[in-house]
Amino acid sequence: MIREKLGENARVVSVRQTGGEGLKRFISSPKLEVIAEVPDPDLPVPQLDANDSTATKTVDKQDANASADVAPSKIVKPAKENLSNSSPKPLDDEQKDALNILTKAGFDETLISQIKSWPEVGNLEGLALADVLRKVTLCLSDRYKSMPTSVLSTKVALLGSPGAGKTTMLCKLLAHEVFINKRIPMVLKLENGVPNPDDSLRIFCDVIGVTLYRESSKIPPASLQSPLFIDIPGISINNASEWSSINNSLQELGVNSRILVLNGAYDTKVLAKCIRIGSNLDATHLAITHFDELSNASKLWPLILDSGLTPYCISTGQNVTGDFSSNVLNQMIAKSFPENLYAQTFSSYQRT
Ligand SMILES: Nc1nc2c(ncn2[C@@H]2O[C@H](COP(=O)(O)OP(=O)(O)OP(=O)(O)O)[C@@H](O)[C@H]2O)c(=O)[nH]1
Ligand SMILES: [Mg+2]
Repeated sequence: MIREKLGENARVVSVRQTGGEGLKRFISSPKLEVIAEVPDPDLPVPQLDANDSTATKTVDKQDANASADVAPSKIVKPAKENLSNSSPKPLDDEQKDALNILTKAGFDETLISQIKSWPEVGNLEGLALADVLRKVTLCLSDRYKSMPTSVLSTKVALLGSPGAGKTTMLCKLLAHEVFINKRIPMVLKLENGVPNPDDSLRIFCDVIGVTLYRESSKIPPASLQSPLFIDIPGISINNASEWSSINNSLQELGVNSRILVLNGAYDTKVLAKCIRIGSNLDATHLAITHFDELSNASKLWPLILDSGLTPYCISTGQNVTGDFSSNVLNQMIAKSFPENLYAQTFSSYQRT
């Protein structure tokens, strides 16, 4: 379609779904943003350096932003290697250690030292970057898949530090329950003496037809078709007595599933402390918010793998009817390795 509109030399640079994402896709038709470029035939083909962001200025680009109600399957997404205009630099001596390259590319150092100690990884010394990337990805996936998992019960509480994104995550889960699972969830807002303003939650519940309770005595019995979700106020990770009071309330309510909500953008030491507190509160699952704020998610691997909690979902933005994924593994892999490294390794394969 782009070639029909822009001529034979046009090249698709990227395709992105801009509308109808997440649950919105049920109420609006999908829209695709297609960015294409048409090289100026009068200019010589430039020899570009993949790492030189100014290099693109030598090409007279014509960007075409076409939003169309087109079925996504009709648009062929460009392969990653085509996104780059040039071959990557060959590896120099200093870069021979592939793990070094990963560190320099922002891969978490704690994770790298852990990976080195995993027996299944074997000896990585002297391996090409592509082989190391493949091995590391496989090992991370295997370790992730071997973690014990548990399914959510009919009573689910969302725990976490103040502002972690608990209420936003709850709204996303509610929308998922209503629109995807076709269930009728209920919500209980706990306060336990700590103020828990509920304007946005109340309005959201009204909009999607979910009943919000403020007193536990009034809640009908929870069932698979009508699960109960509990919104908890933000309690500082240093306030042990408040947490124990919340724990008592959850025990009285018989809440077996407790999702620990972590703001993925926090420092790893703070996150590790949250996980320790979460474990003391019998947390069973893990949800990571603010994933969209991270440029590299590799620091989260050691926390996820060592937490003993079932990774449940990832929140990738503020949009309560979307921006949510239950495929934690895919999200983590996609945000762990810088895209240019993949492009570099792919090209090195092509050269050999
Ligand atoms: N960028 C981004 N912002 C988020 C995400 N999740 C939540 N937020 C924002 O983070 C802020 C706090 O979110 P809340 O859901 O109110 O957090 P909370 O844990 O319920 O807060 P307290 O109840 O005060 O403890 C809000 O401004 C949200 O819009 C996310 O995944 N990405
Ligand atoms: Mg809240």
